[in-house]
Amino acid sequence: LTAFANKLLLDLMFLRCLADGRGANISLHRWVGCVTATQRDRQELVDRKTPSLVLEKPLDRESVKSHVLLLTALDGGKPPRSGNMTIIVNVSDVNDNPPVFSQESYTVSLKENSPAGTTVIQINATDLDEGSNGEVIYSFGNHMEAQIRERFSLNPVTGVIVVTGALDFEECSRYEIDVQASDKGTAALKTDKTVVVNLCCPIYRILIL
Ligand SMILES: [Ca+2]
Ligand SMILES: [Ca+2]
Ligand SMILES: [Ca+2]
Repeated sequence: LTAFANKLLLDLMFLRCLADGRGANISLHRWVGCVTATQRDRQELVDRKTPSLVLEKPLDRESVKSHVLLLTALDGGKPPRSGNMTIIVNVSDVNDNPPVFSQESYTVSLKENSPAGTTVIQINATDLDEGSNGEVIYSFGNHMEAQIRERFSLNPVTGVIVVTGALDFEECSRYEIDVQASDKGTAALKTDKTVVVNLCCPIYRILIL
């Protein structure tokens, strides 16, 4: 950009940045340093004879991954001569979204005495970020009771919860399983959820009662 500017002997007060067809005015105000900069900044740019592109609003990769700008340089001649160049700004990801579960709540009914290996439910969470920032793994909550950990297991990759221990209706008819979805970002973001499991009493015992 600097070499380009020097070659055309830019008059920086006439320097304009225009966005592509995505919406020229929005990008104009967002991006253009020399048009929207303060008077002091503008003078500094003139003195340096170097155009600068200044970010004036935060970027959100999840909204727009890439910004394409068309830079037009005009000289002060009569008539003015101009040159164009395209600037592509690719927005890299930061981990700013936690995993979001697909359901507000998970409640499932299960027969008591269901054998080990029985699938209880598959939980699912998604994360808008990119790469490891958006990869989700599942685990039990840190403070979950030991008796629940003995009776259920959770696949960290698939989110499938299966029975691993004896489920006796008379002993306990309702379990609240605390689960957590975490991304793999450097500063991992986590979301907690509770899966409620209601055990069903066999019909013949309900009739006896
Ligand atoms: Ca974002
Ligand atoms: Ca994330
Ligand atoms: Ca992000």
